Amino acid sequence: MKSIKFFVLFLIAAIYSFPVFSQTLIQNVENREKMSLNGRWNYIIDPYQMGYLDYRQEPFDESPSGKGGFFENLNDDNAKGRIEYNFDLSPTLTVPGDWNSQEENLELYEGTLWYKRDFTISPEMNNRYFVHFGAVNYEAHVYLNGEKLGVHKGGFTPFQFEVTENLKDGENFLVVMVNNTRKQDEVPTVNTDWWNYGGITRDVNLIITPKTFISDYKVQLADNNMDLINGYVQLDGVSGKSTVLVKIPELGINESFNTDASGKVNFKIPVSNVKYWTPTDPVLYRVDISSENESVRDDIGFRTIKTQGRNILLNEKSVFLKGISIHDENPLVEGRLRTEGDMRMMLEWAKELGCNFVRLAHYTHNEKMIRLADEMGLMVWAEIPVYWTISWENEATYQNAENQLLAAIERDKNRASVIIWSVGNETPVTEARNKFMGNLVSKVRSLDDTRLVAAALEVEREGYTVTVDDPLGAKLDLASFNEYGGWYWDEPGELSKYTFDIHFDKPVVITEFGGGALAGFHGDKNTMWSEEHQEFIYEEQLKMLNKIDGLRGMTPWILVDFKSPRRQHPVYQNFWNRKGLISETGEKKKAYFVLQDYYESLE
Ligand code: GCB
Repeated sequence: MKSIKFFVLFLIAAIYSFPVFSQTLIQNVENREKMSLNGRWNYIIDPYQMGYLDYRQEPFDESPSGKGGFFENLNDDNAKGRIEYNFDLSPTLTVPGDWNSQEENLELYEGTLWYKRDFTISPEMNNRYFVHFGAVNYEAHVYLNGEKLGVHKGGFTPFQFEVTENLKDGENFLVVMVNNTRKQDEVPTVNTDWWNYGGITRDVNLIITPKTFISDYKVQLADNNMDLINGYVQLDGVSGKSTVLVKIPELGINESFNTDASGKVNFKIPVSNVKYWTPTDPVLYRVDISSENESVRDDIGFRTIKTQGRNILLNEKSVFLKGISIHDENPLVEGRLRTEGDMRMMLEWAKELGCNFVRLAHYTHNEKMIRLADEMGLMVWAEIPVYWTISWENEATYQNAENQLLAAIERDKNRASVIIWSVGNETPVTEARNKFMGNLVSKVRSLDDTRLVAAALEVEREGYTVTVDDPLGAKLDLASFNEYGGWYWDEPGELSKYTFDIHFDKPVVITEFGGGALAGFHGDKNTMWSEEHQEFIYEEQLKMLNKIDGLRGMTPWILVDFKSPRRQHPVYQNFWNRKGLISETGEKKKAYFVLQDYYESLE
């Protein structure tokens, strides 16, 4: 009995010990030599996981023969009979793209779905190859030519597997089993106010590198030093010390460094005459990192960010964060944002609103979105899906949250636009939660001293006083919180009576306020769901917030209506959260213009 138990434990350990990353995430996938694996992938809906578990519910990929799973990609031509699936004859989905918005019968699907794609390649002896996924929601089991590469959990961060030894000359097939079932102990947990879009939602690439390659680097200004670049380069696959070159032609920088035997070098480069990155002048410098056999190009902005008392200083100058919250969701073509055009549209709407700042809620958004923010001049609040009632006591849940945070930092550390890492949203104060989130804050601080750390906290109310005294606030750089005066509590007309008692001498950023309105539905200012009512909320909120000493920014909820299973009103919602300033058809509601006027008045 004992040995069976041990065996089961061993099995469970084995499933989760598949490598999540074969090594450091490859920095700057965008500018690498690669073969895109986007496009149409065959898919099989598998609600009973019959392609993964045998009739005794044991995973096929752990059985001694490893036979029976869909990852083998058998069919009537390559196997003899009794094959009850066939990828090639199955329908296709577009990758990148969530499955919910592509097929009517998948709109509400939560479960397992298999993807398969063929590709042809002639691998070269001197190269290495990596399959890289921008994001898959939520759990992905990845197989190449029938062999398991590994498992990844977390729906919004990238991951990769080295496949140099697995590729065949000629035809190859990649199979991914994706499962988006919500679970209490996962991150996010079962309850969220957004659609649980499943599938391969971001780009898939086969990245091609030399045997020794530049896997990672950081080129950023040192902590609050405007005259010094502090960075590193990491080579992978080195056999001893080597030389790397860092060039920033427009700053006259051309420096070479020797790595240690592990391929890493930390460096400092003094700089002068830098045009610092700002939202009004988002200067990006061309940066070339080279090793003996490779060169990688990036475009990097240089800026500092810090707080001083109740001020936020960007490049040592006080800045007010004129922001808006955004979900990774396309109103016009339903579903997750798929292309750069989708992303640009969202950020252009924010610019037009007068924003210099966006809160990319409530999880890591696409790398392209962050690069666009760099290019278009929008500061970014980046967040991880530590949302509402996570399993605070569970060590594995913590590890998962931390992994997602690390992957986000690893991916976006060179982006000037990202000025704030948020470790979560509206989490209930308990000792376990304070510890969980406090550890995340310490983790960020140990890895990145060039950005602020925050979280969207909650408020308490008594009479007409709104109090902010969440103990986590002591560890954060901002007094940042959500409040829904005029919507979830009290009438908009009453908001002028409220004052704020904020227990932190820090810059105040209101991370959410707002109210729902159905675009095109009109009434007087007290008619629920009318554009006038939402407009009224915004007017009264802005008057109320303006009185806060130390108000240094806001990201009202939210730029565009978004889908949520929690929003059931059959007339006004139909599964749409209506707090957008813009409707799902791109129509601007009246409140949009209230906020626009306010931001203009701050100029
Ligand atoms: C919140 C949450 C956000 C919701 C929003 C709402 O406080 O942070 O995710 O969508 O309220 O609409 O209720």
